[in-house]
Amino acid sequence: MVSTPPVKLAKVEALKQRSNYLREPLATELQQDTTHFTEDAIQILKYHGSYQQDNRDNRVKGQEKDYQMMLRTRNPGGFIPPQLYLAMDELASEYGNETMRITTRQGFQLHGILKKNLKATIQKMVKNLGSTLGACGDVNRNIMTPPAPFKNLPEYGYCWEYADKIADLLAPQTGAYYEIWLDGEKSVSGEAPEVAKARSSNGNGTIFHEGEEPIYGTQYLPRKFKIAITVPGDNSVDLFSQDIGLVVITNAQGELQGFNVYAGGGLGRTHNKEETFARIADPIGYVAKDDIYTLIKAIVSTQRDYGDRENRRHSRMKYLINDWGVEKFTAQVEKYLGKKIEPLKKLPKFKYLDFLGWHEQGDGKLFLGISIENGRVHDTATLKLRTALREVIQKYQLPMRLTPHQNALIHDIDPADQEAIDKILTAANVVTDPNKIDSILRMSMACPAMPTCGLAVTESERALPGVNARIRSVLKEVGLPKLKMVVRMTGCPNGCARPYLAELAFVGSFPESYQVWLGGAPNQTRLAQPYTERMHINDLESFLKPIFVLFKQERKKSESFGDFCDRLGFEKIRAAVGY
Ligand code: SRM
Ligand code: SF4
Repeated sequence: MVSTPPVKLAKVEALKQRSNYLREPLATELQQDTTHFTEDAIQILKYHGSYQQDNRDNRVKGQEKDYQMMLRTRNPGGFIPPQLYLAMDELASEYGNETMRITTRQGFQLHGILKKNLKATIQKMVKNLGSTLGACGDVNRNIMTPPAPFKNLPEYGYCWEYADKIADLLAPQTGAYYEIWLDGEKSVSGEAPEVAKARSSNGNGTIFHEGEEPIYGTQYLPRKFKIAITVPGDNSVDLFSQDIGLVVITNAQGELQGFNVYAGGGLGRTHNKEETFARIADPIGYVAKDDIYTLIKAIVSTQRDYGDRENRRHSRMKYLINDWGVEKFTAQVEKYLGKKIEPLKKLPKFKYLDFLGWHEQGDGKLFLGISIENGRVHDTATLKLRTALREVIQKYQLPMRLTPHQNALIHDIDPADQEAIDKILTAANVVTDPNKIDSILRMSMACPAMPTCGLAVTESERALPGVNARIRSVLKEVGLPKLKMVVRMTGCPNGCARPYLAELAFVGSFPESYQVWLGGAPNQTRLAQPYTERMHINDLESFLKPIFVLFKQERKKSESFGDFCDRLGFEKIRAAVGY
C-alpha cells in the first residue's frame, strides 16, 4: 500500500483529494448560472467524461471565449447499441455542433455543448444505455478490443467479455456521477458477481478499506491509464501503445486459457523535452484466466503506489517501468499478485486489420465496416453520412462497434437487408466497397486539433484530407500510384492519433509546421523516429518527393515504406536526399 508520501504533490493531486470522491467544486459550480467552470472544477469534470473547451475559431481579443464542453463516451470494445446511437445523433443536434466524432479509442465525442445543457445531455445518454463516467481523468480509460463482430471465432468474444468485465472492475465507484447528473438515481449495474468479488478482495494489500474507492482511493491514479485486449495476430488495437496490453490465449477447442500480458506503452511527449518520450510496451508474461483480475489490480496498484505524483509529465506508467526496468516492475507486480508470472506464450505475427466492407460474421448474419474520414460523422454538401447512418440504424435497429481506426462496423445485418442498406448509404455518397477508397485515406487518422482542442499547435483533422491527396499525387508522380501506407497526423505531440506508430506521421510543432516521423512498422509494432523538427505544410511535396524516389529505387520487393525507412536508417536517407 502507499508508502512514503511524495514531497511536493502535483496541484491536481490535492484537488482530487479535496474533491470528496469527484464531487466538488463541480457539483456547486454546475448549479451556478455561468458559461464556464473554474480551473479546479474543470479537473474534476474530466472524470465525468467532459472537457471544457472553447471554439478557437471564434476567439476575439478582449471578449469572453466561446466556451463549450466536449463529452466522451465510455463504451468498452466500441460497442454502441442502436438506442444509444440514435440518442447521440439527436443530442448532436439538440445540444452539440451537429457532428459526432468517433475516437481512436472506440468512443464517441460530442463537441459544442454549453454548460447549461451538460446535465440534460449526460442524462439522455445514460437513459439510453450510455455512460461518460471515467472516459477522461486519472483512471482507467475506455478499454479497446478488435471491433470485428465475428461470432464463430470465440477469441473475439473473450476480448469483448473481458473488456466489459475489466472496465467494470476499474470503474470509479463513487456515487458522485449519479448524484450530480442523475439526481441520485443509480442505474442498475449489470456487473458480474465475479467482478464485484475481485474488486473487494484484498490481494496482498491492493485495496483501500475506507472510503468509496477500493482500488483508486482518494487520489485516484497518478495519470490516465489505458488497456487493450486483442486476439493473436490482430493488432487493430495498437497493442503496444497501451499501459496494459492483453492477448487472449485459447486451447485447441477455442476455450479461454489465459492472457499474454504487455505493459508500459504510451505515446504522449512534449517537444524539446527529451525526458518525455513515446514508448512501446514490454512483454511481461502469461497469466491464467483465473488470475486476470488480480493481475490487473496488481499492475494498477503498482502504478497507483509508485507512479510519480509530483511531475505530471513523468507520471504515466511507462516512466515507472522505464526508470525501474522491467524486472523490478514485474517483481513488484508479482508481490501484489501473490505468485510468479509465467513466460509468454508464442504468438503469430501481428497484422494491421480494419475490417472494412461487407463480411459474413459467422452466424448467418453480415457486418459492414464503413470508412469514416477522421471519425467525423456529419453531413456535408456532398456527403450525407450522418443522415444515412441514422436512417440505417433507425430502420433496421442495428448495433455497431466503433473501431480503433475511427471507423464504424454495423453488425447483425440480415442478408435480406444487405442490398437496401447498401443502397441507402451509396445514395448518400458513402462508399461501402473499401477497394474504392484511396488506401492512404483508408488507413490514415488525424486527431481533432483545431478548433476544439485547447492544446493544438496546428490543424490536424481539417488538414489531413488535403495532405493525403497531396501525398497520393507525389506518389503518382514518382511512379508509385497504388502504394499503401499508414499516415497519421496530430496537432501537437500528445499523440492522440497514435502518430508514433505510423509509417509516415506529421506532428504539429509550430503554427503550420510539423515534425515528420518515419519508419514505424506497417503493423504498428515498432516506433517511428523523428526525421525533421519542422516541415512547413507548404513544403510537403519538396520534402517527400526525394524520399519517395529513393524508396522506389532502393526498396526490396514489396517492402513497405515504414520498413524501408527503418532498414536504411536516417543517415543513409539524409546522405541520399541531401537533408
Ligand atoms: Fe488524447 C489530451 C483527444 C486518444 C494522448 N486528447 C486530449 C484532449 C482531451 C485535449 C486536452 O487535454 O485538452 C483532446 C480533446 C480534443 C478534442 O477537441 O476533442 C484529446 N485523445 C483525443 C481523441 C478524441 C483523439 C481522436 O482523434 O480520436 C482520443 C480519445 C480517445 C478516447 O475515446 O478515450 C484520444 N490521446 C489519445 C491517445 C491514443 C490512445 O489512447 O490510444 C493518446 C496517446 C496514447 C497515450 O495516452 O499514451 C492520447 N491526449 C493524450 C495526451 C498525452 C498523454 C501523455 O501521456 O502525455 C493528452 C494531454 C494530457 O493528458 O495531458 C491528451
Ligand atoms: Fe489535441 Fe494534441 Fe490530442 Fe491533437 S494530439 S487532440 S492537438 S492534444
